[in-house]
Amino acid sequence: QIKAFLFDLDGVIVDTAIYHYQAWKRLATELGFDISEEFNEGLKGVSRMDSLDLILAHGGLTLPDEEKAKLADQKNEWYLELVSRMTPEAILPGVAMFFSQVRQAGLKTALGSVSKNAPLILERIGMTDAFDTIIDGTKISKGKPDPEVFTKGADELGVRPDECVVFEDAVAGVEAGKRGGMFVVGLGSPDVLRQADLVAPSLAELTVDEVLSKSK
Ligand code: B16
Ligand code: MG
Repeated sequence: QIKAFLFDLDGVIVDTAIYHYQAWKRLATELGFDISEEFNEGLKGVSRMDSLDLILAHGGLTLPDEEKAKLADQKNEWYLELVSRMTPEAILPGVAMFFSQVRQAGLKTALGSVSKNAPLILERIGMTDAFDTIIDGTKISKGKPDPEVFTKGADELGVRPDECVVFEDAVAGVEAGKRGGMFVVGLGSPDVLRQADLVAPSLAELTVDEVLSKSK
């Protein structure tokens, strides 16, 4: 029986993925190359340093660790400029409705984000209290596709992996949920999120009842 829903943040609750992309693209441009939207798909759900490594490899660059730390800080500064302007209006369509159904169904909720900025974003959009527990980038040692962010969420809620449904928009996040032994709802395109157990364009096209009946 399903007892908890675990939600990714970027691309599920809010579209901060676009801000990450803009900030990384700006960094790549300064380094003398470009990153495409398609390349960006592979960065979704991936930690800050792992993303930087992928980008540098893409541009054919090898840099010392101190230099990489500076670049990651620079990207985060640009990213935070964009995040600081966020308001509750940034919450994606269907999220509020879905969460009221979640509460009505008596399900527990966790946030499972590898972003170190997740608490700040939740604060900006007024959704801190929507989660029984918040697992963010400061609480984990391995980013997605490692399942740690979700297994930790399940542990904190006191539920087993097979009692959880994960909601994810990223390839790495879907893989993390599957490796954690959970039912995974992919939000986006079925061509991209091939490993997901169920795919919908966004939370706006789903009801809690539908998810519960399909994850049985
Ligand atoms: P930060 P999620 C992930 O968040 C993003 O999808 C990914 O693009 C980002 O690099 C990562 O967080 C780290 O974020 O630099 O803010 O610590 O999808 O797991 O909510
Ligand atoms: Mg995401």
